[in-house]
Amino acid sequence: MRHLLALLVFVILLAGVAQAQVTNGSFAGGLSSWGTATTLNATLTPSAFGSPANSAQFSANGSIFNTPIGTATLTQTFGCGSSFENGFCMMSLEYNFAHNMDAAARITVLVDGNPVYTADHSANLNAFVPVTFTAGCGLHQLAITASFISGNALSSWSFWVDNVTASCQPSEVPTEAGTWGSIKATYR
Ligand SMILES: [Ca+2]
Repeated sequence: MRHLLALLVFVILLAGVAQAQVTNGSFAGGLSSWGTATTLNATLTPSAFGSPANSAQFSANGSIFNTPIGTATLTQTFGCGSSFENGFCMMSLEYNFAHNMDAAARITVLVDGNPVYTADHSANLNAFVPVTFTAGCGLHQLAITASFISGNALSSWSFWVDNVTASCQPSEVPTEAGTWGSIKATYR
């Protein structure tokens, strides 16, 4: 009985890991469940602005002493389905950008340390931009980094990231209804 219980707990834990997805990808819970790291003048804070609301804001402001330099990085490790599944982990996010006084900055998205998206911005975006990328199903680390390119002591820049999602999509085509009909026919 004890072995059976242990096995049951193990199976439930395994199922829990397999089903885990990106947590708080809407940022309704601020930056909870996300790891954050910043260098120099850069900051990473929860924002009420989003798509439609609440996001992670990556920023740097200039000052009389310095340009808006630095890097802000947001990370989360999550299970996207099971590594035993044949399929693709479909991931997506949305971001926006705004700047003042000629600042330019770069956003980079990395999966397991490999860049899957990068874009440089030096003009305000007027809407959130969707980005999609894929990896195999299983455990992944997602990192979103914003970094300074150029600017002056009076300039500033911000990226807002929202709606981070991941879903394991099986690559095998489901068995057609006709096949099921033929199976039923065989056993009739
Ligand atoms: Ca949101």
